[in-house]
Amino acid sequence: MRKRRSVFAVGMAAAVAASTVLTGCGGNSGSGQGTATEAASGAGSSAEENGGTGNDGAGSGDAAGTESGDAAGAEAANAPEKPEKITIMANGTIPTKVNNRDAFEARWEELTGIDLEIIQPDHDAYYDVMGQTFASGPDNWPDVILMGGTYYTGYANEGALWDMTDAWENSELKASGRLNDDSIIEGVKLSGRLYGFPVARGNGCITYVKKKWLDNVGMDVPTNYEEYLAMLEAFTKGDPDGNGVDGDTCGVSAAGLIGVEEPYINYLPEFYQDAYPAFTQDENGVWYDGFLEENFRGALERLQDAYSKGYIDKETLTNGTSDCRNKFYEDKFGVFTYWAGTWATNLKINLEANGIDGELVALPPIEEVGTYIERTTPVWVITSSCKNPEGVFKYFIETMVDGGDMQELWTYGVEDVYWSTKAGEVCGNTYEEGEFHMLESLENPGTQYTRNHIDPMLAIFDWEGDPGRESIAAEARESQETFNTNCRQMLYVPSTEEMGQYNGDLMTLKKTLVANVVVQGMSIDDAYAQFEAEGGVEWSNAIVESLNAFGK
Ligand SMILES: [Ca+2]
Repeated sequence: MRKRRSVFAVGMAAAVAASTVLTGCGGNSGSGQGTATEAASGAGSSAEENGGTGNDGAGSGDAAGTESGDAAGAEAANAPEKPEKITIMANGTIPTKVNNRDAFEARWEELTGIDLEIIQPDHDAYYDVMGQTFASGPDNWPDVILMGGTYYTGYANEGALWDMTDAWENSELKASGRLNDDSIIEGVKLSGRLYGFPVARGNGCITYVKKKWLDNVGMDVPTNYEEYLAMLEAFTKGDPDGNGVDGDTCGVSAAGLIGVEEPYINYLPEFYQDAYPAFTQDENGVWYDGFLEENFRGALERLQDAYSKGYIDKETLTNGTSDCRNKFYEDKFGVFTYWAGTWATNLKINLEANGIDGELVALPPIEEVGTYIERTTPVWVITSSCKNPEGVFKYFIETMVDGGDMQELWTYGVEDVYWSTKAGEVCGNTYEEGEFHMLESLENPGTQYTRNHIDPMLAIFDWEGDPGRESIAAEARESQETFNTNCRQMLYVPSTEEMGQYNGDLMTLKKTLVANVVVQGMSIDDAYAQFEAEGGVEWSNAIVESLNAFGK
């Protein structure tokens, strides 16, 4: 790779950053990880616990039809050789041993006629094991690995990943026209080349507003910052919860003024707007630190002002996400920017469980925000030591989203093991004959599986025959669709040596100064003076320089 992709290549203004230091091993793995991680606490078993396995369907006789059938026909002359065996490394976003991974593997092999070997390190050790595997030499590399963004750019840059651009461009999958959002594939490209394949979106946070609160203060949904602030004022000074007491609620809360990980600003987008506290690129692909930009002062001013007026929860600095959720359920505040999709339903259910109106408006981004930020999605890579990468691409990656039996396996797992349409009762819920539902989790008895590796709402390949389509709640689908049509892709930020060396301290310093300005009322000039005095500018410049030199 010579240089970074231009954000305009995908038609989006981009802003994003990541770092090796701040990216926990859990944070970057698995499809739809954002929601999956969070969802674990809400909906019981998450994708991380019950994901599925890979697939590949071409080849074997009944083989889910579509892919294999075509392959055998028209393009037989060019068709890659079918592998006898494929070895993959994946994390807990495919089914784990305890969740009957054997059933998943058996079904995959049945559909493909290929022997599948799954290497599945413990969740917390995933990237350590991956690193050791790469270090042990190409002979030991699996054919396929699932990895998150920071690792993806690093290994691609080292030449460890097979360039699958041509395989994708000439694939039956692409020709099928079922890809529903080209920006996700484009977003994964590095210098225009594809070294990893996403099967689902990364998802992100959308702003939810309590409908009842809007009604109680006689307001419509805000469409710009002025209206947003007016809403926060009414929610803070008025009686939006209708308990007869003015001023015993507040407008908005969040887990931190700056989030713990990329994209950092996703819990308070209306205040940050176009400002970003970390590394991102300009339209020419040149890296810079958004914290040092003039527009970041604007974000600090907005945050300081709203905080001093009490619109922002005074405990925002120390809140965890569960603190925020609980306060939201207890009707203490009315605006909550949180994960799109499944979480719309979780929030509603939890509000209603507390006897509170659960109707939420999933807000299109206000004018000044423009787009929400979508996290980078994990990708399936093929290692450069793979003997038959074309075959692996065709039979493992392409089939995963074949719009047929294999996509079903990757989305919901094995029928009557992970899901069913048979009449019966599961975890206290009664289902009629023919009604799609997930079965009880082996790992977490008393809760139902939510899905396998691919979240159907985040899948980037359409699937006509999705048996679970009707089981998705309207509010979940609506919030996801609003997000999907109003988001921009986060950039992959390379893990340079300088990034690893300085960014931890740098981010800590930035967070301290933001807190000083917003919570303590420190002047913005003083904050920047302190930033420079404590080495922030120096660290920042060193990282920017390394990013702009990366891969050149
Ligand atoms: Ca009140």
